[in-house]
Amino acid sequence: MTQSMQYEPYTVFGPDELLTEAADVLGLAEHLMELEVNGYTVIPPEKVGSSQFRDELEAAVRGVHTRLVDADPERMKLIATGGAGEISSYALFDDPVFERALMNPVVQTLARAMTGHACRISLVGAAVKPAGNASLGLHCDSAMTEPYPPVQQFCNVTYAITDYSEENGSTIFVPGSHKLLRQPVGLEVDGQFAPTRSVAGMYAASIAKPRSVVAKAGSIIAWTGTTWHGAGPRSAPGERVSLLLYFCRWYLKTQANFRDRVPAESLARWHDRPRFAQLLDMNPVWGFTDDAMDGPKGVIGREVFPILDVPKP
Ligand SMILES: O=C(O)CCC(=O)C(=O)O
Ligand SMILES: [Fe+2]
Repeated sequence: MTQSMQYEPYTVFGPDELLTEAADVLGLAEHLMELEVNGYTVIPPEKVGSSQFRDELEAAVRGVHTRLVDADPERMKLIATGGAGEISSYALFDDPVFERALMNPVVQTLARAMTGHACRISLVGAAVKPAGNASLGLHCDSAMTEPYPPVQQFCNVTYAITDYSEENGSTIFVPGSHKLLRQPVGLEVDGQFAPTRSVAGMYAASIAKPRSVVAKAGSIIAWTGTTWHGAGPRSAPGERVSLLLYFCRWYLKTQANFRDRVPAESLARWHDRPRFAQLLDMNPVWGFTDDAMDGPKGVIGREVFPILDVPKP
């Protein structure tokens, strides 16, 4: 343990030096501000990575999707009835380009600003949403008992690999809804907020209208775990392609069990970048070790690693 080592603090009060530096270098300061104000933001392709990287991502997501559809077409159709498209939730190890997408300093800055430097990857979803796909009602992604704490516990960083627009079945957001710290209920799920308002008349919260997000192919759309969002059906021909990265704070249980599935080659590729293993929760802080007071394990699990030592893809 060196003097310069830093640990994820329990007290969260805003961007620290590491986040501020990364945001300045990557042009993300305004986007971190939008996350605070609106609960979501769109990072344009030129800030995300090269067009070659976008092409590789699309090929990889389509590759995973085709393989799964060929293996079990009915299962993928069933998944699509959920409204978010035909998703594979174990894509991370299917192609090394997904690892680069996860370690992209732009993704890391956004995720760490919302869910802390030691946040874990909970789910990696490779999604293809065909025309006519079911719509997805408003909800927020936080998976814990309400009332939600005002400090974010979950966040979503999604690569919009193809163009997002209303006709293309894009994600729909309710600006400012992240401050309500609860799931939408009743008619709110359909974006009807007037009945909520009438409950308390002039004293009720005025909830903003849901908005379809517009994003160019290669963008990132990021939102907090308490931001109300859904998705419209795709009316245009073709498919919406995306890669969703869902993060949670270091002490929460992830949706996917990456730790027991990570291939040795993946860990070897990122051997010099220990943040990768931390993202996969390779050293869980509450580690079920025989020695419940295994100090080093807890400490490694909460170490703050650099952001800008990984190049933009
Ligand atoms: O498909 C979408 O646009 C949104 C999916 C969603 O709700 C999510 O990724 O959390
Ligand atoms: Fe969601």
